[in-house]
Amino acid sequence: MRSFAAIALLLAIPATIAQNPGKCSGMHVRRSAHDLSPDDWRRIEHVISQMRRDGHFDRFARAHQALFNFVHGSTTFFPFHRRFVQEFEDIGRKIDPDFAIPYWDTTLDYDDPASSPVLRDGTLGGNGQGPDRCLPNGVQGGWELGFPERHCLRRDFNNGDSMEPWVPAEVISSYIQSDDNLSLFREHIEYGIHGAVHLGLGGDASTRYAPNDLFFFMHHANIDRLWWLWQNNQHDPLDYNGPGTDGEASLHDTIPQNDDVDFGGDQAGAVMVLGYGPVCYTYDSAPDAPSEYPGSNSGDSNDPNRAIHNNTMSHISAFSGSSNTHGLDLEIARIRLAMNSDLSLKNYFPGIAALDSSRIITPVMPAYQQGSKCKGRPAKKLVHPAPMTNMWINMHGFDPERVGQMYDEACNLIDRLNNSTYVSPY
Ligand SMILES: [Cu+2]
Repeated sequence: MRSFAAIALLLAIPATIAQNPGKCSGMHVRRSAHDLSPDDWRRIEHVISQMRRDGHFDRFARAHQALFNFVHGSTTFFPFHRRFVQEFEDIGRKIDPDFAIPYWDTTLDYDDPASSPVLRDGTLGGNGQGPDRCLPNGVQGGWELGFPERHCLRRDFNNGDSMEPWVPAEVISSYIQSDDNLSLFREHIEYGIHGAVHLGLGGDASTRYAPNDLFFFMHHANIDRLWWLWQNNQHDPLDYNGPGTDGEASLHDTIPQNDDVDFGGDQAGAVMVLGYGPVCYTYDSAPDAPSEYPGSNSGDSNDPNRAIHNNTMSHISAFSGSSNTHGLDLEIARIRLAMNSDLSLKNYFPGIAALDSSRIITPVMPAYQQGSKCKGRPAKKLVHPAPMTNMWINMHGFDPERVGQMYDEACNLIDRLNNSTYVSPY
């Protein structure tokens, strides 16, 4: 019966419905920047040094600046940056076939970003120095770049030698589970974690030509991972709504591109599902590519087949913004427990609220510790993220009220969690 209905439907669909992007023949895995060895970083340094000599950093910085107003403040933000990072990665792979952009899970460093292992001498380097705030160390230490004019790569942390806090994993987990359309999720991510990290690093990182700093690609790989987690939590991973490049967003929108960074005319619909079309990668801490393109048999977004059915990783791995899979079970168990005393948390974490209790792994406390005041690492309160600056809001043309609303929401959730029994495992 089912296959008969599918055939009837296929005949009825007009030829204007675009074909699904084809399945990738080869895939690679993007790893967490926190897990890379000194040797991994040396290989990255080798690739990017060659890319700089070939002028690619100048091209990507120039393209990002030229396209800036089209690819921020609209839903285009997601497909553009997904395609942009992938293009950079593909060029790197011509130099080293194993090259993959690591993602920087910035929630792991959110309360004291400057102490991140990703910002050390052998990694991305630390703060800039001297009157020009030139970056002295790391894989781009001492670099000169050509766009917008000849200058040293600059870093200028937004709180002297430290940085204002970013966004905790729990807030991201809530967006992943509760935002029921992509437009809202984009606002939460773009006005929150995305901006906070750019602003924290400062220097080139907080300009329109931020791709000069390698951090850009690692940060956007992480933003892309969060979008993929969100897609895996939705009944329709192809959901694409809100403002687009020109009017209402559509999967037929051409992803903004130019002569500097040319995507061959790819449309947003080409990059929606990892493992299909040009996006031949997955993440080590996120669900794998689905074995079939979602809803291949149907153009109907209410079709339950549109959801990503993933067998290779349990669905709960997509509930958290954190890549720390050991913390994940604790995050889930503790939020579920906190829901007993604060019912409103169910709205923030509907995925966890709906979980069958057999899926919740409660860590067993040794008998001697029960009732003891000694609980191991003292519980830390979650801290509020730094707000977006006026400079940043104006540069993007964001609606300041909307940004403020998102900010207050994030702080409210943090206060709720801090006032509940919840203790962050991260
Ligand atoms: Cu951007």
